[in-house]
Amino acid sequence: MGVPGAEDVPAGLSGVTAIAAGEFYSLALKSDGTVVAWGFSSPSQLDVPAGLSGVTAIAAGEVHSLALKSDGTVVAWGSDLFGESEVPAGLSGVTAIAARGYHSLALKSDGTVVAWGSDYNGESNVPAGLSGVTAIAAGEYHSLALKSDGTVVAWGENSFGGQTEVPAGLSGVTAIAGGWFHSLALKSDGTVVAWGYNGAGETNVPAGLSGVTAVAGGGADSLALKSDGTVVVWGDHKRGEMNVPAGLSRVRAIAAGAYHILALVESDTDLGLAGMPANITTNATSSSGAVVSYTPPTVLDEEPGATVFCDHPSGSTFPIGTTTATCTATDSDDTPSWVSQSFSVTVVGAAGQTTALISTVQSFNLPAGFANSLTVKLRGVQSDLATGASTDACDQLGAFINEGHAQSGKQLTISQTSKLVAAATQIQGVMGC
Ligand SMILES: [Ca+2]
Ligand SMILES: [Ca+2]
Repeated sequence: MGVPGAEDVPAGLSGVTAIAAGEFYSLALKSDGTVVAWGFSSPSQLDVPAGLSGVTAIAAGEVHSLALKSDGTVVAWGSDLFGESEVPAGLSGVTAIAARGYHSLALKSDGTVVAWGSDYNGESNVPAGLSGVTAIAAGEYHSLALKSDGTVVAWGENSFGGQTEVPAGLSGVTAIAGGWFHSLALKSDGTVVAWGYNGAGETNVPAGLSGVTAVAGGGADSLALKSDGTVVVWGDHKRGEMNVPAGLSRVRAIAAGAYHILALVESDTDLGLAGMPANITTNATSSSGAVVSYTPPTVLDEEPGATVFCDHPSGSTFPIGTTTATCTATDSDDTPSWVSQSFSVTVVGAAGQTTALISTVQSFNLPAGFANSLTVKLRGVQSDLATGASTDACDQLGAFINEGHAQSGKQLTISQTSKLVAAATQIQGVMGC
């Protein structure tokens, strides 16, 4: 959008924990402590020093880059027209860094600020005695410091815009940012205050803006990140590159260059399945198994559009034995883009159903001789099935059914008869008798 490459995030870039926008290029800090750079190179701000690691924060100026290491030291590379890449010898104990234009800032653990690089506008001329600083920010030609009492101190270029004229009484500030010629402060109540040059409306904070958790200054633009993960931009929209992409959400950090905006978007990882069926056991009704119906799971996602598919749909025929059915929820904007869960469907064949029928007979507490007569036939079915003598098994089932009918209303109730006959008939069906 406008500038060659600054917004062209490298394909596959992930694991990013922080972002920084130079005027025409971008930096990303990865969770492994390494730095990735892309965009327009002039002259060498993209040339991340070989082996640079252990980085905990990054900053980008006009065309120079800074990295804060976990040992509290700072590494700089890129342009050095005004000494902006010449980290002061022995600088250590640094807890935060900032850069813009051609100057660099470092906040030390003792609450003091060190600046280097261009001082043409006084932007590197840290006010004498400045202490108690908890955050720093750099504008193009000015600098900002947030103090532990929630007030803001600014220095550097002021004749063009009044960007260092901190509004009287401003307090309760929790974060600061600088643009080309304007300044931004986030207050503890989630509102934003802006001051300085307003040629493009960059200090016209939208009425009612609240719930803000971070601010950033572009060239002639201002950005606010809201607690709901959305981004609000105001100021120069003439070029269109500052328009927030439709649907942008889950944003966790923002950064702005001259003509591009970066948003660090948290991976969408909540795709899931709800209501997975429990394992199912059922009797075969034919030699091909059984038609099994179940309530399919539903998809879990924070938005509509995800789909769910089960590889053995409800209402399909499951073969005798145990089948694993797998259901998969899919949505391309989630990471991973699909998740699966499985359940088992066990279809009991002729042998298993015969065993169950023996138990049924025994549960009826029939006269011993009659019960034995029925049971012997079913045991015969079992041994015939075991040896593959299916014709004999069919005959034994036929005899079982005949005996059941003969004793209906006698040694068996009508209800018992119909139960035994139905079960035996189903076994015959499974065997193809
Ligand atoms: Ca999701
Ligand atoms: Ca989704």
